[in-house]
Amino acid sequence: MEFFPHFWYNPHQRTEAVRRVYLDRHCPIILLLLAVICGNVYALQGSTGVNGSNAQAVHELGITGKGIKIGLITARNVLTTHLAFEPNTVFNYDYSGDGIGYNYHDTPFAGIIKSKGSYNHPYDIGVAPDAEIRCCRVADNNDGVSRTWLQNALDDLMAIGCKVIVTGFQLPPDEDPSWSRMYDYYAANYDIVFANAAGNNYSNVSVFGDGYNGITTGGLEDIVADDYSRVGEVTCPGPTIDGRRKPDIMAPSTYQVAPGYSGSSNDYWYTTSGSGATSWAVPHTAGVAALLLEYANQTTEADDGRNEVIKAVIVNSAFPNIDRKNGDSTNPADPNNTWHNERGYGRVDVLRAVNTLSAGKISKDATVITSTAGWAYDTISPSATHTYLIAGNKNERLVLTVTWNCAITKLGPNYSLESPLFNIDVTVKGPEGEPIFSEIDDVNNLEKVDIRLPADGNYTVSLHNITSKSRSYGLAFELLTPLTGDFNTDYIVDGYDLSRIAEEWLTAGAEADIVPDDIVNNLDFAEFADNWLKIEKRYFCP
Ligand SMILES: [Ca+2]
Ligand SMILES: [Ca+2]
Ligand SMILES: [Ca+2]
Ligand SMILES: [Ca+2]
Repeated sequence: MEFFPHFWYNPHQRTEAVRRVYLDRHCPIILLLLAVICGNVYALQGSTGVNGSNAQAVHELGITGKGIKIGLITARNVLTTHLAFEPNTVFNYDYSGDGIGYNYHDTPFAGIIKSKGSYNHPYDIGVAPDAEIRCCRVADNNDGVSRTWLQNALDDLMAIGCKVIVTGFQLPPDEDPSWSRMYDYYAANYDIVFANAAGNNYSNVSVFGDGYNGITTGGLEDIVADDYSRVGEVTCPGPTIDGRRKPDIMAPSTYQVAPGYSGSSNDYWYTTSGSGATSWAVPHTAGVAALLLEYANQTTEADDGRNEVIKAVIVNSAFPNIDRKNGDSTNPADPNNTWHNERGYGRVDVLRAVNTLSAGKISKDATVITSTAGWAYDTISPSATHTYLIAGNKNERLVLTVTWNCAITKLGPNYSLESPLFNIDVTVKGPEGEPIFSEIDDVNNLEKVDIRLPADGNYTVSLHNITSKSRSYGLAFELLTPLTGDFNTDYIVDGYDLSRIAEEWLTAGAEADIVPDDIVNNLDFAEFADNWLKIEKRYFCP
């Protein structure tokens, strides 16, 4: 049996004095006072809030992961008796032969997904608190892991009905590709969402974050408490060592308070480090997938729970305005930066993803799509083209994602990628047939478009299968309304826009006729004043 070195995600434990005050579980009175003064002080609550993965807003819709089983692939197991876990909702298995075992890592790893809180941590609720967790230990006491153990665990998780798999360790970027191709195989053949971590401390995304068919997540830091807007210090940047666009998305990592393991207590709480390690981010993606799958299970639509559709809506709805590790902006309004090697497509936003999924399925061909969001799932024949006709308005942003699974061949514990790769090329044409987006990328199995529309009219999105293979794909789209009064489309209503009002005052107005009556006057100015200094957070860069 082959063994491979095992690398912890989170080797460096660091704390911060201010946070220690917040997290002092022996001072509930102080905590309450801080809660009144400061708002969020319970950091798992912060990481699932509006400037985190936005799961709380989805919990308020009654979606909490019920009926969804999440498989954990980990080096050890989860303290199932922790007070934050309801009885018989977290289950442990061992594939290493060394028995059920515990470490500091895997209980909080599960807890970020699954915590229901406790008497002294009532607000530290996980992303999908009513999901069920099946934790598979695949590393032995020497932290060696074999593909056979991993494969056995995956086979059992499939038999149990797990639809989401998340992994708590990484291997180096140049490790045997069969590791990640195994995940790609299960994703494609069993319709599974794989939440893979970008990994830590390498200069490229590590194994398993280089999987084609999973969703790769990097870690975010909250420089301002609970505002997860900067790429974490240790999180691996993209691309993959073979030049593909990973990570896909980012999720909160730092200073979360999650159920922990200390050796004896069933009431120990662990605070994640400030380094932005991806171990504390990727559980958000697993939880987000569980929330979306619970939603999909409740609808009459057959295909809204497909892994391609879930991936498309998650990537499409990511919040792109995330700063680099060094604090610089990633300028998300620039279509060249739709994907960025440090922040991927942006921070996961499960409310926006649920809204895209619940906006409904769209139809291809001649029907004009007049909704402002939606998704599709279809199978495209060899050399075929599918077109979607989307009605858009000038200065709206069209955000659209298409993804498919790569096909994998299995030979014992070895897995290999199809060659040549299946490929769809995406083009978008404007109302007059003018091209406004195109790509001939043939190595990535996900394409995202994020462009400002130049005019009112119907936009034609074409998906061209340039291969001789047939394949299913998932698509998600959203049209984002521009800010009223932002005449120069810099995503803020400010002095520049005011000067435009002045220039066009009492004329018919080229841009400033907000209330359209062919004169720029006090009616337009009143509308303008209502929007003064509003920003579009998703794209605004000061
Ligand atoms: Ca459904
Ligand atoms: Ca392509
Ligand atoms: Ca402006
Ligand atoms: Ca007017």
